[in-house]
Amino acid sequence: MKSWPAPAVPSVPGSPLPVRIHDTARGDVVELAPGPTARIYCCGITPYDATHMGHAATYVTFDLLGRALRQAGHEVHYTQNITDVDDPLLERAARDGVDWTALATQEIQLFRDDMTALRVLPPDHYVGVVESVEAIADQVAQLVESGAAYPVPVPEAERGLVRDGASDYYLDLAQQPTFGEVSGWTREEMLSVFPERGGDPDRAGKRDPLDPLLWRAERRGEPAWAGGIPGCGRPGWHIECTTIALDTLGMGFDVQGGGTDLVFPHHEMSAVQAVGLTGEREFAQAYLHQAMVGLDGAKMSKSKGNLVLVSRLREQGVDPMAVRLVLLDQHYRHDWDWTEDLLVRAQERLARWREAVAREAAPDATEVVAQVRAALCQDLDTPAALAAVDAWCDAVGTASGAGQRVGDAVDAFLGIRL
Ligand code: 5CA
Ligand code: ZN
Repeated sequence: MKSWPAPAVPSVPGSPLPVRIHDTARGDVVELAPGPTARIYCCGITPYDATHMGHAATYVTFDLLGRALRQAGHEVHYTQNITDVDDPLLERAARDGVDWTALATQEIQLFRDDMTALRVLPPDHYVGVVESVEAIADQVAQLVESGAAYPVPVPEAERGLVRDGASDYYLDLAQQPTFGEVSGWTREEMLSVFPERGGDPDRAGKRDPLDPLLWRAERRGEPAWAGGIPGCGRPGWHIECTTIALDTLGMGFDVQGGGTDLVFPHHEMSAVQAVGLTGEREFAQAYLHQAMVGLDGAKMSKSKGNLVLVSRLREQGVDPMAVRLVLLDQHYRHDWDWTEDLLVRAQERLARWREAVAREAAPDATEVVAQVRAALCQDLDTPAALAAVDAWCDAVGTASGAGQRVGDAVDAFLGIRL
């Protein structure tokens, strides 16, 4: 799929720094050790509604990771998927009486426009599920053939909707010793969120309530594709990210991520499926998770509808750089709620920064540029980076000639164009 135009990233003098981030799997801040090319994957949208601040926070966090890796001298290969066929999308299209592919196409374009406005670095591989169905079906077939996956007959109540003898396919977690290594969660913790995060613990015929769905047999009225061994149907959710990541980045890539709502089951299952397919131990070397953005105390989500939309703010004439500054004002590891006050504070800050970089008399940039770089590389500490620029602005007027350099550093490291 087409992604979106890349913003220019100015080059900034100074010594590269290694990048440290919090790895969910190890539960600690770790130094990344990519080769010359860093390979990163962020779970993309399910395109049934517009981009909200939670999505924006997640993709800005991955954008910052990309910027940090670039300043460290790496080339970055970045993959993002699009869940362009799944239950929530089909349900929304049915509710609104629209074609599901038209809904997806429209929301994907809106997302591209929002990401462009926020100056988010685009993925190198922007890959939809629909265009990957064949590759996904091949991997499901491999798991079936090796005995790692098993069929579960379609329930009695749905038999009228399927061809005779149709089965769904599940991964047999009992054969996967690495299961649990990404989240580190107990079985009780896993079971407590599984149903509300797309799981089906009560499905009759499963060997373990937590076994994830790999392939859903065609139901009449639902989209389906020839699947070879698993038969006509469509992919389960987690296997799409396993396949797209393995095909574009390969096993053992550097960072997998998304919002914290994906730690379990999505990232746990994506990883264990990849281990089952390749026999190698590590799907990703580290897992980066953006904490949840909320509104009035509840997680912002398309299903709840408590949304602050990037596109709506754009329509209202809000500068996207101010929206981006609201996101940078919060560290990615802490949950926070969107408020109007935060936006006002960001607008004031943006105006102040713009005025400061345009001044003829500005203090030397070397120290503040180094501080912004260091903050970015120290677990994407954007509040510290913003504080450093604020302090530099306080000193504007006492010395001369550095506005342009600070402007370039703010652009390259934080994606804010002044
Ligand atoms: N398509 C799947 C991932 S394969 C999905 O979760 N789609 S989504 O549209 O629901 O979310 C897109 C991304 O935004 C995911 O990485 C998700 O973890 C993140 N996200 C969703 N809601 C929030 C929120 N309130 N705060 C922070 N991140 C969020
Ligand atoms: Zn995913």
